[in-house]
Amino acid sequence: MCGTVRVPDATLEEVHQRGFSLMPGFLDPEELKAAQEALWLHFPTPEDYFADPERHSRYAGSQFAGVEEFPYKSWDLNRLAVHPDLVDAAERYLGTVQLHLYKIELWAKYAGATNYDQPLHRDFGSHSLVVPRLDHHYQQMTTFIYLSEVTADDGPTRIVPYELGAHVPFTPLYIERGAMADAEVPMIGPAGSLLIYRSDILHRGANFASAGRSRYSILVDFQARGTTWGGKMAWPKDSPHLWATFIPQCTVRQRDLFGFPRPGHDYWNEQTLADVALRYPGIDMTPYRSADPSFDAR
Ligand SMILES: O=C(O)CCC(=O)C(=O)O
Repeated sequence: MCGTVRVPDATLEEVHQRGFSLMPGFLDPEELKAAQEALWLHFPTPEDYFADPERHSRYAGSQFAGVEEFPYKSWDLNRLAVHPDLVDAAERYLGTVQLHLYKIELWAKYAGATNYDQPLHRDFGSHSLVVPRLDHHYQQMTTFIYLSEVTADDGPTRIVPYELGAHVPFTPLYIERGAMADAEVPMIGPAGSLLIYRSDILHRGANFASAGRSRYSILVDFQARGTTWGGKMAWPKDSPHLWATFIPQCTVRQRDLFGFPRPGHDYWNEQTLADVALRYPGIDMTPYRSADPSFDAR
């Protein structure tokens, strides 16, 4: 069960003002431990990896070779993406309960596999077809949940506080390496931390500073539903068998975050109710039998 601390208003205010905030202790110790154990269903442990990096040469392919797309093989990972306190923070930050969970990635990095250094950039470049608004309307809330400690040696994300980067034009999307090194703040924090930042904030991935280190995180990004120009993935794309396990485990509200048809939606009829029940063994279809279009998805 979730016993975490609700993301404080002050954290969200810092995201509004400074563009980012790092909150240690977002996950409770049990949630964190269960998620860490589930990582090894997808990735080699550090001991396995460093015993024979060549056997794990897939991680040398690119910085992003260690990114696994949603859903995962365990509820202990999947539940983090639909964590009630994260959803609550996104609702308060974006000022709406009409949310669209538009990106989830589980990312493993191993020192020496590749160079994880990146130029400074803003995530809107790959999360939106247009550009951020200067009045900060239509924001996207992007997050990292740390599943391992991120020390100065672990390539902490470098972020340029909003006020120091606001003068930098939105185009070009990438800034010359080193140009704002003095302004960069490293996002150092313990496992279980939540890093929230905006998609109009200059930041970059960085390389490990010492050998034998590894870093694991889950990235979960939200925008207001109906932001048709924003997004990153089409949920039905991958792994129907993992969706078949995940969907029945979710609440109606959690399914709603992915755009699943709401109770009362015109999509539902006797045929779709029956066939969706067959596709997702164990799902409780009762709420979708409700004809009330004002059903509260939460
Ligand atoms: O991994 C990180 O620390 C940051 C990655 C990043 O900014 C990106 O891939 O856009």
